[in-house]
Amino acid sequence: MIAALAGGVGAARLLGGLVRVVPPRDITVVVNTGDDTVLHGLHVSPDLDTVTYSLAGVVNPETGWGLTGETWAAMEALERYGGETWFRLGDRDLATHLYRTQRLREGATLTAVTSEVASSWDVGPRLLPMSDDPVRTRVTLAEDGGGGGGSREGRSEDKEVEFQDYFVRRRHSVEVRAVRFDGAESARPAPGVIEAIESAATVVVCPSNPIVSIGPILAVPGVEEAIVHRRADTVAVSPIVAGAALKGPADRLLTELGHEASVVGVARLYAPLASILVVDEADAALAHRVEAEGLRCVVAPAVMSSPELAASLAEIVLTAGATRP
Ligand code: FO1
Repeated sequence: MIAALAGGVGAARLLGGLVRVVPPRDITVVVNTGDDTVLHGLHVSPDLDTVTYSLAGVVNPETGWGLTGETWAAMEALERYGGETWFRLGDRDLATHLYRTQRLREGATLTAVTSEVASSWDVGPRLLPMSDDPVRTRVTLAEDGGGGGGSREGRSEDKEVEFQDYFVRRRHSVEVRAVRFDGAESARPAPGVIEAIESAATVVVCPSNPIVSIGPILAVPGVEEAIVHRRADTVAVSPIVAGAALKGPADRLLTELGHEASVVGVARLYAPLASILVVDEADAALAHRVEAEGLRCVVAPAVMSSPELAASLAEIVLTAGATRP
């Protein structure tokens, strides 16, 4: 059994590699739901859907999220009414949110709905939301946040917005002062999360944003403790290569929140929970600084530009996890 902690696009790539090197049924993926949002009355779980669509081989290859070959008639129709269209929901993707929302309203848990959606797409690994309880990532922007509100949003005061408002509406191009996970303190891990971590041969922390993708999972009470307990068998993959995020704002967020935007900064964050950090060859010169943080540093080609490279990175991760120094 392998347990993996996952955000969206970067995680999905590594998971695509993992299913090529171990039987998919032997993998449990614990997915971030801090990005979840309600739009048009629909419950949207972006990271769960990105992982589902990617493992099903139907993700849009250009964006890394949403469905391939998608059409946008509903968004175009919504534009006519002046409805909210900054968060693009494709026509077929909408069906996922309609179904999820209806099932949740009927009283089904997010765990149950996630399993129904994943099995209808023939996804092999078990996908678990980190929690069935609502945990929402909220981002404090410096000053007015820049996003369309002009001076009325108040230049002198920080402004807290929901994650997708920061990430998509403001294209994560605004300075961040703080991040918090609303609801985390009273959330419980979803059924199976702690058991998966406890029983896994290797726990993999996927190359997702340490602050806003892995951070919410660790904020659910009991999860970080369970991983710390498995530190010797936990392998993290750096989402930062040569000081830059492969996708998204991880490098800027690290800097803005006082961390080093490098594999060394990632090592510092993960040192309490992982014993190994896999970094790209571009960062080979920093391996000794990673090791100075108390982790074993494995240098490997970590930019997954093809399914084959993702599979060989997955193999390296699992081999590292199974090898005692
Ligand atoms: N990301 C965007 O940059 N723009 C969008 O309009 C957008 C829509 C969207 C719809 C469904 C979905 O599952 C994901 C979507 N994403 C979009 C991606 C998402 O905001 C982020 O990738 C994650 O929340 C960060 O991991």
